[in-house]
Amino acid sequence: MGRLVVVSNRIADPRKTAAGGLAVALGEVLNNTGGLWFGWSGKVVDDAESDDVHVQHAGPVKLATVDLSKADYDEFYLGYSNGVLWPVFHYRLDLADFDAGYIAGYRRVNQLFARKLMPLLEPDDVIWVHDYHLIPLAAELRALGCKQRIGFFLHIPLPPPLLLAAIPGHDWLIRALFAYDLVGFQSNADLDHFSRYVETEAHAQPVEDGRWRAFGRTVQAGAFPIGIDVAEFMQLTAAPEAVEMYERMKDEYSRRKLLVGVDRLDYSKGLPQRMRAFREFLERNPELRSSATLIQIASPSREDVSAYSDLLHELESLCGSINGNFGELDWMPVRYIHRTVARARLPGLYRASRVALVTPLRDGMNLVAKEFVTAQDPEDPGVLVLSRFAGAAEQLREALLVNPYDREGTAAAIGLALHMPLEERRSRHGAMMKTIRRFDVHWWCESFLEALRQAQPEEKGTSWLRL
Ligand code: ADQ
Repeated sequence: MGRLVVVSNRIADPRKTAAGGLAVALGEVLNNTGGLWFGWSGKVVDDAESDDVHVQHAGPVKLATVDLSKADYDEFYLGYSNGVLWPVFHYRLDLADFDAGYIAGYRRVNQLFARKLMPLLEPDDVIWVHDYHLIPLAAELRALGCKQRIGFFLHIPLPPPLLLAAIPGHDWLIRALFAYDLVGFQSNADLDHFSRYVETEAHAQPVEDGRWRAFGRTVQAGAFPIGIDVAEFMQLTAAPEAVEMYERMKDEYSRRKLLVGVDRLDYSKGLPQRMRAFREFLERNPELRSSATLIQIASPSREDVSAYSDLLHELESLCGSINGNFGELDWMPVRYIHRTVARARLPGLYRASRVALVTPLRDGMNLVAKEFVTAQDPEDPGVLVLSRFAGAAEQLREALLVNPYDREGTAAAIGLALHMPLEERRSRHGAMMKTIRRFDVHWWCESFLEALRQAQPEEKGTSWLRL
């Protein structure tokens, strides 16, 4: 294979633990091919300064970044990416802000990325573009004459056609996907939404082997559920920081069962619904009060998007009222932590917990679910309570699957999880581990890149795009 070029909104130094399994996995392929990782530096600068490409080297991997201007940040990042695409793709039309100005900023930054990336490309590069910030990037690259193979992976869900159709300019957005050679989704449900959208809205024809023809172009589409780096996460679980965390937790909560939730503070993660279900559980099971504690870590995320501050207040008030109503002098039912916890300590917390509550209202995949299962002691594993609306639910059928909108049902599942006999916990854990190992992040990387290599490229001119 030629050199791999990864493009994503944010980049990470793959040599650092904090970067996470995805960066490690991509870093591995990038290392093997002496690749390039291109993205936003995370810096917002004055217009005049924003034009340079910053290049760093992480071993054989080249990391290239550009800065954004304040207008780009407001319109591309806050406005279109996180104010339109993130809510709508997570089925939250009510939270979308369809300000007409945002789409121009979105397109402008995609053009900037294309313009800055083009001179760095080599003829037999294979380009892999990630996520919703960069949907039109291939179209912009093609407009500049880029002929290389380009694949796209969407990390978040793709909603059903009628929800997508609520986005002004949705036809442009989906048409832009046809500039790729391969488009990958997290789940079969997302792939099904894509197929139904292109059939109904773009009158596309299915061609053999998951290929779709529309706008006079053909694109290959498939589901590639992302996994974790199991070996890396197991090493992290056995490392001193995680072991120390595990021992501290076991000691502190020796008389109680721990439930854990670990999320970014985001409305897609169903945090208020989870708290209400936990409250319902406490109400219904007075005899179990004071024997279970929920630790909820909700790390700060996108605090400059307004929907997030409402969520923060709602969550704080719910946790406060649960503790106020049910707490005792020596026990508080909820420990809510609104801070980032170091990645190296998380496996210790997972392993010390009897139950994980992973109950998003919608999630592309949700890697916390897979990390929790991986961190367990197979002889005495904890139980995963998982939303049926997380991409992970297509794979982890042995979790206790719940509808996070159903408060009573979720409360009942919490009770079941806390009382599940050892044998059943072991058998569910064993089955989930098998899937998690088989479809790990290396499988994900290799199968996507293999499909991209196999995709039949065609001359992708640009006049059809009408961008
Ligand atoms: P996220 O929405 O960020 O990712 P998720 O998959 O749960 O969600 O987490 C990604 C990584 O962040 C995991 O390694 C996890 O451990 C870490 N993480 C999450 N919350 C944390 C916290 N509070 N403190 C420390 N670390 C935390 C998006 C999509 C998901 C998809 C991923 C990968 O929204 O659906 O699974 O990309 O494709």
